[in-house]
Amino acid sequence: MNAATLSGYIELIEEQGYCIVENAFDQELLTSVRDAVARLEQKLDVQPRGNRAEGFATKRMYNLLAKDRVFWDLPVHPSVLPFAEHLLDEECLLSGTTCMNIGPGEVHQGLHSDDGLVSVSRPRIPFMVTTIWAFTDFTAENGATRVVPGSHKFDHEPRKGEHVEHIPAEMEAGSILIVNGGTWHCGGSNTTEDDWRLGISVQYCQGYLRQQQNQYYSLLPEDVREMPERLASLCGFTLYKGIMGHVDGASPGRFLGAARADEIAYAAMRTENGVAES
Ligand SMILES: O=C(O)CCC(=O)C(=O)O
Ligand SMILES: [Fe+2]
Repeated sequence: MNAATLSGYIELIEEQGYCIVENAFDQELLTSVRDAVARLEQKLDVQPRGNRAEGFATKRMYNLLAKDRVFWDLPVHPSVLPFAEHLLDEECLLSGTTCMNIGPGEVHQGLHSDDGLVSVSRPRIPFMVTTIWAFTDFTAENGATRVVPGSHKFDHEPRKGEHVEHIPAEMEAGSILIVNGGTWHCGGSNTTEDDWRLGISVQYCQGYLRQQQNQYYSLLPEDVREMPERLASLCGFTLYKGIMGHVDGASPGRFLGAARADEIAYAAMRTENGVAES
């Protein structure tokens, strides 16, 4: 994505709290992800978890990077990563990867903002950025994500019983909805007979925040050693600002033996001869 296109989208996000990027990924990725989701749902016998947040007729899977390497292409994809790097910064982390296959009969999820657990007063900088990838068309009827335009500027999180207008982020398969972590939104109800809405959310957070899904325990050491360096750093296997996250002075990637993760904590503060400079 070139700089002018990105800045057009960023302007939209600043104004309304979200934007939709159309034709954001190709057919080949779309097909291979859909195939992987179908395979995994069957293999893992995924069933609705039965609560308002996760749904009563929705099949959800988390920690996708550990489930199939086809998902590795998503967090570093040029249609999404520049948004996270711009709205957070380049040391942002991957907070989670979630498959949300909304089935017929699902009810409205309930408005929330994804960074609502952060106890810093609003309005504020985004602590998260959520990208919701459409692997089927998203329609008002099949559960398209509902958004409240401008809500990233609101001074509170949604309150019980509060009524605000929300609109469906309708988009064709191959599009991606980019959401400021403070924007009120939710999965929509699916009033169709047989039309499943398949979305995958790839969420990023500030590099100093706890990730929503634990990447360290879900990924195998060989996954980390074999994944592209940028993806490993997004997952948290490099240090934040050269310091945070070390294991006895080594980056978590180095600790696991990932060849390129040779970072040492406080390296930037070393003096030439190991003696304090005054
Ligand atoms: O399924 C969707 O469209 C959105 C789900 C969502 O916002 C969430 O689970 O945090
Ligand atoms: Fe959400």
